[in-house]
Amino acid sequence: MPRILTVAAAQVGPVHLTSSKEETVERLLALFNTAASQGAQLIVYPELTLTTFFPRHLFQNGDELDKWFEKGDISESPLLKPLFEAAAEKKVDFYFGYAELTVDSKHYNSSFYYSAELGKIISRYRKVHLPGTFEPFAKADAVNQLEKRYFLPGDIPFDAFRAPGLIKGALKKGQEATGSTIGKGDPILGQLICNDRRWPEPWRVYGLQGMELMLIGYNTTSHSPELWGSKKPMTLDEEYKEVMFHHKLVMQANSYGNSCFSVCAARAGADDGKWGMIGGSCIIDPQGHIVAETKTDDDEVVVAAIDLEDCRQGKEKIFDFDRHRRTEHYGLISEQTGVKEPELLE
Ligand code: CDV
Repeated sequence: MPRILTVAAAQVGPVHLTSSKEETVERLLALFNTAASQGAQLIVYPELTLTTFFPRHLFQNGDELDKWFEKGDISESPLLKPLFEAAAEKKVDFYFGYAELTVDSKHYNSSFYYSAELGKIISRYRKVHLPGTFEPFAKADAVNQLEKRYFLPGDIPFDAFRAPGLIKGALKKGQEATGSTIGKGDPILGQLICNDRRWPEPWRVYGLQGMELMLIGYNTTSHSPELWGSKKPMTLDEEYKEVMFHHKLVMQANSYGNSCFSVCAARAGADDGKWGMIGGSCIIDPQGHIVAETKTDDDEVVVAAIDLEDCRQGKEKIFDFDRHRRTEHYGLISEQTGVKEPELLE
């Protein structure tokens, strides 16, 4: 039975240090309307959607830092009210990344999933893999990534969740006839944020919950030799291509290895005319193929109708976890963090 839904990635182009959050929300609404007019039922926005990528700058703790964050429960934010209203009115779900400041003053790089069917946020996530450094790089003109300074690592498990109202005829609890219910219910979704996408572990944890559609927002700098550590000198163009290559590599490989679709949305382009970030927002199928992809580094939407039934091929054959995984050999994955090499030879 086909299980078709239409998904969109809403890529957001440059957002400057002086851009107001309100003007950015106007742009997000324009992207929302474009996606909704093309039939999107689910829209993915980027990581830290409301501001410039502030972790590249050094700020003092306190008000100077906190102005980049949304305080308290985001579902009550007056700033996002127009987006929640548009989603409720047009019956469109969305994933959204933002900087979260909790009521007890904790800072996280967070995302949420809003279900239009239920009229509320049904899943929250906080970025687990925080890249970069705590202290700025020594080189004065280096592009910094101070996420370890500004955010706590996420404390919410990689919990897959089902979103109602997206698939016609989805099997519900209590309706089970004879036979398996697997691959027949409401879509099973997962959320990650930016650097998380490079790590196979969270994909697998979601994969083990039958995740069919991964949602990811990102801000990926196209130029930061200090961060990427390449030994080979590169032109800006070569560096951009290399960063884009790795972005697509991990998205395609992890979608394939977990037999799921994925949608990822970039905060792209040159913030303040100089801090370049890649575009490459895309929709990927469970065989690892890109089915839709942005062409610019500006505000742009890509939309595709996907059939979650296509996840069954991988989940039942090559990546049938139940038949082929060998957990007795995977202990180190969760027991050990860093690398311990075998002893040197005599
Ligand atoms: N915002 C990010 O997490 N960015 C990282 C760094 C390494 C550029 C990324 O993985 O894309």
